Amino acid sequence: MTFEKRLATRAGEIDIALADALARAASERAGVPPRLAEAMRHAVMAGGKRMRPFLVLETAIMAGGQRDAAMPAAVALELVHCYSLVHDDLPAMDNDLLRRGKPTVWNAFDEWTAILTGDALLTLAFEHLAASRHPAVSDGLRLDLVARLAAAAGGHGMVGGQGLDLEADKLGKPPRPDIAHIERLQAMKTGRLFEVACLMGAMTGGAGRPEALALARFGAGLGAAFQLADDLLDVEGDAATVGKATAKDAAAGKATLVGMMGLEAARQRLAEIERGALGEVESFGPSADVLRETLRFACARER
Ligand code: GRG
Repeated sequence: MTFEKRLATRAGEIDIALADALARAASERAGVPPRLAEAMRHAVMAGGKRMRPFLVLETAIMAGGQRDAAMPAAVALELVHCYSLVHDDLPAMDNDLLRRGKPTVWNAFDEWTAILTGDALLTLAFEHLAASRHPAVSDGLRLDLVARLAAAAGGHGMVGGQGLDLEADKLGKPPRPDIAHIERLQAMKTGRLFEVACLMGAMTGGAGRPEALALARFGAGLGAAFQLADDLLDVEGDAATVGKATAKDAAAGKATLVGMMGLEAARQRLAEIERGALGEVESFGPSADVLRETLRFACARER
């Protein structure tokens, strides 16, 4: 099976689990108010690549676990990712009109609906994971997964990285961010969710601690590559293929690695990050081939 086919097949499985999680939430107790439920579906069921949940499932399977045991963590992670996109697109943050080729939630509905949609998706993520049951996932492991996901998503993870990014963009702090600053904030903003994807997969699959840590480092490298490829797409991609506006970073005077290093050096840096991540999974042999292909896909992506 080609990598693209494998990703598409898993995306189909993940979509079913996501739709089910949204439907269940909508039918709980008095139910989610219809406008909010529609906006949540708009945010989640809009054709994302499902890279992060894909990584959870594939890492779990390579570590010897079962897909269904890892699905609640995969769903929870994608819900966190979708919330972050809804809030990131808001006028107060990135002010984007288009996401995944469709109007962003605030553009299709309004700002307050988009804020509440993000809030509801974030909380649903933790409700879904905490309330899940599978014989291969003990209560202790599930609690650990909840804690790891919260740490990756919060103030010392993705939200913190977004905070540093906006501080640089909107307040000019620090006045001249250096490459190390940008790499650090990107590791938090984008890298932490990829890192926790591989870590949660490894934990669910029963990997030992050294293996789980190596897989988490692979995930962090994949996240760095993914982000740098995203910056390159902003410069080199076209909006119709990417599914959102491009050339935004330069127009906004945003400090990105591509802007600071230039295209050639950024491409070299991407290759260097790719080599580093591959090194983390070298000892896993052919069992890590899907992860290697995921990395290749992230580095060469067009959308
Ligand atoms: C609002 C707390 C908060 C955080 C926002 C993820 C994020 C943090 C901002 C998005 C900014 C951005 C464009 C980052 C580049 C990498 C990235 C996360 C791209 C979008 O993820 P994909 O390509 O999206 O996996 P799909 O649509 O495929 O799910």
